[in-house]
Amino acid sequence: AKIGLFGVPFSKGQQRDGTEKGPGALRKGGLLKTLTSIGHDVLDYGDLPLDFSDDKEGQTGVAKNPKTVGHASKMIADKVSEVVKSGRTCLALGGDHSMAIGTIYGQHQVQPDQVVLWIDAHADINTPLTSGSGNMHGMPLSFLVKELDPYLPKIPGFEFVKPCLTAKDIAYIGLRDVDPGERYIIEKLGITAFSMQEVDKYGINEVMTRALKAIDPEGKRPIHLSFDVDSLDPSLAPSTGTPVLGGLSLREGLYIAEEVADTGRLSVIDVAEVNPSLGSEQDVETTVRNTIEFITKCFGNRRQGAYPPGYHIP
Ligand code: DIR
Ligand code: MN
Ligand code: MN
Ligand code: MN
Repeated sequence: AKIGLFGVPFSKGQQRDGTEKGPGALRKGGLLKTLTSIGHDVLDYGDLPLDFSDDKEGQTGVAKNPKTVGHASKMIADKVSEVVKSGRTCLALGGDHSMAIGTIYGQHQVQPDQVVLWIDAHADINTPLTSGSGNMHGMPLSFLVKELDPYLPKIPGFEFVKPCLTAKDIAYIGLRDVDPGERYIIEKLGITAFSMQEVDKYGINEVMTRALKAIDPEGKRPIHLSFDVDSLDPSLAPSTGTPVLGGLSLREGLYIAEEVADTGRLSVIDVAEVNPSLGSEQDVETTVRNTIEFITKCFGNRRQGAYPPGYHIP
């Protein structure tokens, strides 16, 4: 495939330093070489020159660093629009998950019929008013969902964002740490959500089939895959800011990636919450290795084996 990749060295959507080093760690782990070696045409747009200082003023009390996050979101959105417009599958390397405001909004400028598959331990749909933490990585979807617009206070930095998704355009997989306000929103709006309980009950095959069917019964729409590495079990992705026990196995994660790849409609991927400043060297290595595994599966590197275009028996 033709891939357009860029880094989102950003951490101001949450409190811990380190996610700004996520893109560097994935690059150092050999992501580009791996993608190229399996036959992809990879164009690297480099890392966005993001400001990640704290807001000097304009802390609203309900959302932390809104201007810094808003400014980053605008740059991220413009880059995603550019990459998608060029006809490449967009791979955005985060960075904390507040990046998804920009990636989804940016895709929407080019592909307004997008659907979103959100793979995460968390629902990331707190409004600034339901959030207990004020961390914007727990809020990205609330800025994008039309049904929540009446409940969203004016947050400086986000004047440019207009909600572009409806509740039925979204499906979650992997949830296991959902705040009360988020649970209420999911039920009230009828968002398709498969927590780890449903993964255990139905199995990952059934969950994937139902999730894809729910957001796009006809199988025609471009897919935005928002992958938070904390969806994986912490034993597989320990270097992340908010790990939650009891997550997806590597096989469940890879199955999700393979099935999304098989649709042929994957258009934008977020890779969020890799934090190389957390855990031991070994932890970082494990996190990076499994994240790269997931990404390669998104690009057709099936476990059954694969070969580059034009390959023949020597
Ligand atoms: C929590 C944690 N729901 C919050 N969210 C996280 O702060 O809103 N998202 N960790 O990835
Ligand atoms: Mn997240
Ligand atoms: Mn739309
Ligand atoms: Mn998460």
